[in-house]
Amino acid sequence: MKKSVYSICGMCTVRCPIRVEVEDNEVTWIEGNQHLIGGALCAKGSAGTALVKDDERPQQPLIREGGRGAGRWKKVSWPTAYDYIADKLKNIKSEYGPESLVVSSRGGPWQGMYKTFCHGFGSPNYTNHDCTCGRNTHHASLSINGVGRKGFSYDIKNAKHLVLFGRNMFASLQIAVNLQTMDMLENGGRLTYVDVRQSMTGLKATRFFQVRPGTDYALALGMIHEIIKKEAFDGDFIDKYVTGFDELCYFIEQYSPKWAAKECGVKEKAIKAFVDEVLEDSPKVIFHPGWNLSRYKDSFYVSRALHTLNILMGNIEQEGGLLIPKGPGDCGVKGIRNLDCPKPDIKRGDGVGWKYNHFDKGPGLAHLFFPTMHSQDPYPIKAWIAMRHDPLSGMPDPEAQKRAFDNCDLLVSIDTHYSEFGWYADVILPESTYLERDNPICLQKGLKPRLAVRRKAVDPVFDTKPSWEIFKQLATRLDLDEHFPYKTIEDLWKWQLEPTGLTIEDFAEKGFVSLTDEPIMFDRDKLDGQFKTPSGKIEIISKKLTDAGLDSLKPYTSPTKAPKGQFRLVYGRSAVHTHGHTVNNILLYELMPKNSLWINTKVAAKLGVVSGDLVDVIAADGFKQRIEAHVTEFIHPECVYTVHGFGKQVPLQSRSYHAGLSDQKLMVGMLDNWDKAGGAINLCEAFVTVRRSARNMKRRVEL
Ligand SMILES: Nc1nc2c(c(=O)[nH]1)N[C@H]1C(S)=C(S)[C@@H](COP(=O)(O)OP(=O)(O)OC[C@H]3O[C@@H](n4cnc5c(=O)[nH]c(N)nc54)[C@H](O)[C@@H]3O)O[C@H]1N2
Ligand SMILES: Nc1nc2c(c(=O)[nH]1)N[C@H]1C(S)=C(S)[C@@H](COP(=O)(O)OP(=O)(O)OC[C@H]3O[C@@H](n4cnc5c(=O)[nH]c(N)nc54)[C@H](O)[C@@H]3O)O[C@H]1N2
Ligand code: SF4
Ligand SMILES: [Mo]
Repeated sequence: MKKSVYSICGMCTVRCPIRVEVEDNEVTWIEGNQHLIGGALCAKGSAGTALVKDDERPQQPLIREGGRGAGRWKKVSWPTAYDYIADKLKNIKSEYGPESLVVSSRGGPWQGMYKTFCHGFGSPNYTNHDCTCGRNTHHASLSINGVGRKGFSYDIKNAKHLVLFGRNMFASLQIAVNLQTMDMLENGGRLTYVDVRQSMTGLKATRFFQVRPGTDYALALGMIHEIIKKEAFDGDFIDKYVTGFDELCYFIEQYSPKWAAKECGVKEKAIKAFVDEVLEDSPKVIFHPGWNLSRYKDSFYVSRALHTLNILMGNIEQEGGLLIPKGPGDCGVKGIRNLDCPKPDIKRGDGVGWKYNHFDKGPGLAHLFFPTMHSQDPYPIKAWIAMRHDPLSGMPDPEAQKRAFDNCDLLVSIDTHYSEFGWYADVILPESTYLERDNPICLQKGLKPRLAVRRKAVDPVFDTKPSWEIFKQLATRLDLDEHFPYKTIEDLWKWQLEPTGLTIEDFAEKGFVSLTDEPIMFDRDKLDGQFKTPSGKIEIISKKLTDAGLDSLKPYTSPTKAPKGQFRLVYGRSAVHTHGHTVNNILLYELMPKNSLWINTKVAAKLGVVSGDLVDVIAADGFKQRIEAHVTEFIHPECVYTVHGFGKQVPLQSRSYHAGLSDQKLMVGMLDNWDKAGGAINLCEAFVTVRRSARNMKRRVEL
């Protein structure tokens, strides 16, 4: 029997809307939802079919039998696994208190469920992956605009100029945004791209700055200087909505384009020509404030500078600028209900909210639990449940993490795959893949906010369960049923939709329900109340930062120089993989089975390395990995580059097992190298030694 199901892609956390064709319980075709993204989809989205069929994923719950990481598992039934976890959690609670539990996830629209479980159990320690992703950007936006990273969307389609600092969007995809950018380029819009190497996005750019690694802050300061000098800013917008502009003008005097050009290794003329273009294109100029900016010691200030550039453009709630996402209230309708439970009034174990007051205490900072696991200060951490999160691949220095995790009595992985963390854990609960399960309804804010739902396309191939059922079953065993008011997903949808007057059938036609017919824009003259800072204005000087002893306008310092013979390790994404969990997908593995190490041509010549040679890449503690070199002039000589997500260690995943190099294993000591102002880990502050491997065949000399 054939059917067509509207749903939400789950191959990465962008969650594009999709339509799935099914024949006899087999997925035969996946495409983008025609109503929203015109059928477009990326390679990963299309490879969802291979995910369902992958028999190298956990097929039933597993409880560890041997030592942690030894790979000896007992296959158990779901009730046995639930009972095992519930008993352990009850014991941990009575011995150490409920706060000794940490629940981590990848955030997103369904996190209310995991958070509710954590809070209901009695722990304030819900956390997410973001300390290695967008936390600096989030905190930068909060400190300046009073709203977080998701507080703006970008009207790229109508922009005249999009400026991207290392936001490699044509490899690090978001389909709707990619479509908008292609429309912008077709309409004659300009794209300026800044990176330490050439990339998929750089290839499409109209202007490319190849900068020295870690000098983005200098370039952004030089741009601000020139824009202010040329009075190319929106004075009315600044007068009305911004405080601290005079301090900015005073601070920026020292950072001329000439200075910036020297620091970044670009041409002064190019910075000035860029600002001339901005002058022509403003206010329809968007400076993307960055996404995965958990990179350098000053990435937080890079993001603040990029927000400042937007403020100078006066582009907020402006066509072709930054738009404020609208919700149900703005459409005059009621929103859905979500699972929720107030956070227990106990200090967080990561110090956020009491030791560190300037951070968003919602999800806190996951990496700050590791020192607590060792010190037990303010209390012991004894259990960690990772839901759709793989700390051992997403956070640096897995060996240091394992030493900390060994202080825990219970490690649980709820995952569709064997993650590196799962392989080290005590229990693996296999979630059904996104094509085999339903999810709760979610709100997608925007100019035309909508409600959307992920629907099951096929029955699970193996003995796996959806997370709504996993959390419900655990909650029942821990007497938390009052927070989980449903038995079936239909009950949950009904409960969610009750205030709205909608039913789940309303989603059948298009996979979503729009909350408005026309896009909603606020009056740009009446934006008061939109900036949730203490003063209600955009604050260039943040009191929260000042109170924490931190600068709002931080004087620039050059990046640390690599020790002799070493290189800064820089990473990024490929368009055909999602972090570490698609390498074993048979279709995507075929497209890119392993990563390589990009090395600048001149550097490679000195090392005696040519493309295709094996090189040894050695971490600060001497840990060595071997990988193929990709020699190119399109990378800055001070760094080497690799694609994240490879070098996996789970033997049951035969394709990804030891394929390529793991960047996180080279980031030794980086768990403690984090940004006290932005909160995120400085992933690009690690240096590695590179040398030609002795394993290469001797090169023959042609005579
Ligand atoms: N295909 C695919 N798409 C994805 C994802 C995925 O895994 N796969 N993941 C999603 C997620 S979670 C995220 S956070 C986003 C991340 O998306 P982005 O924020 O765009 O991050 P990266 O892809 O890591 O690319 C960062 C770029 O920064 C460059 N870079 C390194 N150092 C510097 C520097 O000093 N200055 C500048 N200007 N550039 C530098 C790197 O060379 C790289 O090209 O992508 C999302 N989209
Ligand atoms: N060295 C280095 N570190 C990095 C990065 C880097 O590029 N280099 N990137 C950083 C960024 S931007 C991010 S966002 C993080 C990513 O951090 P990770 O937590 O590693 O993210 P993913 O690999 O996307 O997914 C985590 C786990 O979710 C599982 N999963 C996928 N789909 C599902 C599902 O439907 N249900 C369940 N239950 N599980 C599922 C996957 O199998 C995987 O094990 O890593 C960060 N850390
Ligand atoms: S970007 Fe690709 S993998 Fe990610 S949700 Fe969209 S279609 Fe799926
Ligand atoms: Mo991310």
